[in-house]
Formats: sequence, structure tokens, C-alpha cells
Amino acid sequence: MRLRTTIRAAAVAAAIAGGTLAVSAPAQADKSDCTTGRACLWSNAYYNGTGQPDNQFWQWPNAEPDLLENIDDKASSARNNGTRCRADFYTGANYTGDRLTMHLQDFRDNLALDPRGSGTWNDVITSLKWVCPDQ
Ligand SMILES: [Ca+2]
Repeated sequence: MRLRTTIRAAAVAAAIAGGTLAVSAPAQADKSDCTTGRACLWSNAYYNGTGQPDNQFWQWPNAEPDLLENIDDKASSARNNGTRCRADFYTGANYTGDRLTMHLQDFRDNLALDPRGSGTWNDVITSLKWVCPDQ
């Protein structure tokens, strides 16, 4: 765990330097990799825990009006590991389109199982907004 923490800290520093507070995670990511106080998205279902290729893991302490290309329209699992706020995910940039509300400690193993209009929430999330307090 110590090594992973170190890698994550370095990634955070790099991300901050680049203007975005997000973290790319190790290959063996799971739900517990989502840090307290953050909203998290994984590019594959089950938190990338089943050996899928091209796995990406990202987490944010603040709103994201337009997710990075690496995870934009790719998220297949999600978690709100916040401490105070609701996490609302949207299909469009700048918090537009359909909304997926995730209350504190909500998580989704597989967004393909979450119905949305005529489809599902798989591979459609583009923005994230925190709503405080959670209610
Ligand atoms: Ca995906």
C-alpha cells in the first residue's frame, strides 16, 4: 500500500501541475482506491478489477465541467466517497443532459446496469458536480 500511495501522490502532484486534480491509478484498482472526499470513475465495470485492458481510474475533490478525454464517455463504474456532498454526474459538459445522482457512499459496480432514458449510464458521463450538503 505504501508504494501505491507514493505513486498516487506523485500522480496528484503532476495532475495539479497540469491544472487538473485527477489521478490515474495502478492497474489493480478497486473501489477502495477512491480516496475519502472524492468522486471516482473507472473506465471498466467492477472498478477495473477484472483485468480489462485500457483501464483508467480518476478521482476529483472538486467539480469537473468537462472530464478529461481519458475518462470522458468511458466510465463504467463509479463511487461517491465524499464526506458531505452529493455527486451528480451528467452526460453533457457543464452539467447538462441526463443526471445520475449519487449520494454519499453510493457506488455503482457496473453502470451498464443503471438505466438512463432509452439506454444506460455506461460510457456516457462527461461532467461532475458536487451538491452540498447531500440531501
Ligand atoms: Ca467503459
